Amino acid sequence: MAHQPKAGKPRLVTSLATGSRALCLAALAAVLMAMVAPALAQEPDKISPYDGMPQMLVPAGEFVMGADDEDALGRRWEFPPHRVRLRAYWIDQFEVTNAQFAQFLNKVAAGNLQTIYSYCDLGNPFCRIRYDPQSKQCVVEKGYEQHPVCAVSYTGAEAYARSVRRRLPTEAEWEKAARGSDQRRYPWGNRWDPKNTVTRESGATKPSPVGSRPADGSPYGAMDMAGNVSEWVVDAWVEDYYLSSPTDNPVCLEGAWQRVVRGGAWCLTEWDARVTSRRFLGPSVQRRYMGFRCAETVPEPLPEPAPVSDQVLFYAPMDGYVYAAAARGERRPLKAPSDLTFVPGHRGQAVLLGDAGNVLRFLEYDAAGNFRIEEGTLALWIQPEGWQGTDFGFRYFFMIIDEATCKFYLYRYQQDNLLVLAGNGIEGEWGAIGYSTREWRDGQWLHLAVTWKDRKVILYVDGKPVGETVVPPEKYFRGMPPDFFLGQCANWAPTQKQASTAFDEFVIFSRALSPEEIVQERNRQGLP
Ligand SMILES: [Ca+2]
Repeated sequence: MAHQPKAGKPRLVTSLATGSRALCLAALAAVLMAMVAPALAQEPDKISPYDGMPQMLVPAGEFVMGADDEDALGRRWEFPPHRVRLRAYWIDQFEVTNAQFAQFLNKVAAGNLQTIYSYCDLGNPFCRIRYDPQSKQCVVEKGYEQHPVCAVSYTGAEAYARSVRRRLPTEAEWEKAARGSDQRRYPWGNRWDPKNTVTRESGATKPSPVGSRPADGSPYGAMDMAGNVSEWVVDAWVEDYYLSSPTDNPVCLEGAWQRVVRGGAWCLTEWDARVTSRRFLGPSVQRRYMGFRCAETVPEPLPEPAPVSDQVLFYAPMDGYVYAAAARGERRPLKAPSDLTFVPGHRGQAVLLGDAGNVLRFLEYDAAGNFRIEEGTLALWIQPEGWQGTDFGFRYFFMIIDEATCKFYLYRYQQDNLLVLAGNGIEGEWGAIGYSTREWRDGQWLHLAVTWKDRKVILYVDGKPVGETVVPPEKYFRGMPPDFFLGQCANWAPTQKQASTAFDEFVIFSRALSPEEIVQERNRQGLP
């Protein structure tokens, strides 16, 4: 599900752990622990649809990064304190849990022990995820579902973040999320209190469930930033990076293979629990105290919805948010594959669907059940990339499918044919149009349209009719199916060849545009 960002909207930050309230709550916390923690945790700004993680908004703005001059525990590489400006982002409210990580392992590395062990050391007694050879599943030891995953490598943390369409925080993002903008030394303030968090000084002998210490809540509501498990961030470890780091959105990605580690842990001490404390480990190291949380950039505010005229029945611009508007302005998100990327297009951005062998990737739209049209024009701007050359196998570039009622494909078959198949059902005769794409150039934007009325289907390229077919009576489809898949590349035969397509917009009109109108539209959008 695409998320409507709240960029620019001011938000009340109600830290639970400020001033005298912090002392009361810290005392309470020791007694009440996990049972009340969820109730005390700050309301999240959004919930990730991919792993259910509550995410806290950290608004754009400045903060001071690095240890203050009076911090006796500060090490050379924590200095100098310096102003850093960050764009808005969401930080995970909690460390990623065993339950979440096990689910990831089962999805991404099912049965592949080599991958599983590269991500997480299941042999570590503090890792509560076990591999069951019978079911080939990773299972969490009972009672440890809400504990943070530990003994996880940077590689594993990074792979997890990618799988849930987030990323690891930068070191600067981590520190700002932990301390806010008032240069505090701990998430709750400036005074060390071992009761506030899960470290060796608090008597911990293992990690606690995430969010079990309400006092270890940052000004933005991120929990366990001081302790519980230490956390991977994305940056490479360059000891004197602060001496040359940029003011805006600093991130160090070169100069070392080791990665920065932030925050204290159940078996570490106050030194690590300070929000400025920084150290490093190799990316494959799986320590019993190493966990992580993810971050996500807040996108720029949504553009105004494109006007939807009476003649446009369905409109899906690909502008980085991937939403669709069906007849008269109803907007809803398109379900998107996890690895789609955006490329510069004439209308903000286009969605690039790259080829990945046999993987099917679609932008999916669940239309309302009564969304049907008996005739119309389906049109899209596409930018072919890598279509040329020998290639055996099917390769869909666009399709509408509803298994029950109809199939409507626009696809490339083998070398250089664009095919339109139209009709109901799977077996039997279809209406078909073939069109050679041999003359198409990579990077060129093309307007494809297919009109249909009664049983007649016509394919247009740049507004010119290039082929037509009549759907056999028994295959005649009665209207648009309720689900659209804007989609992608299925190679049914193995191939090394890469191919991709960028979609810029997808529209269903109630009538066909003329070639002149296509030219006008092309000019208006400044297309090459
Ligand atoms: Ca932590």
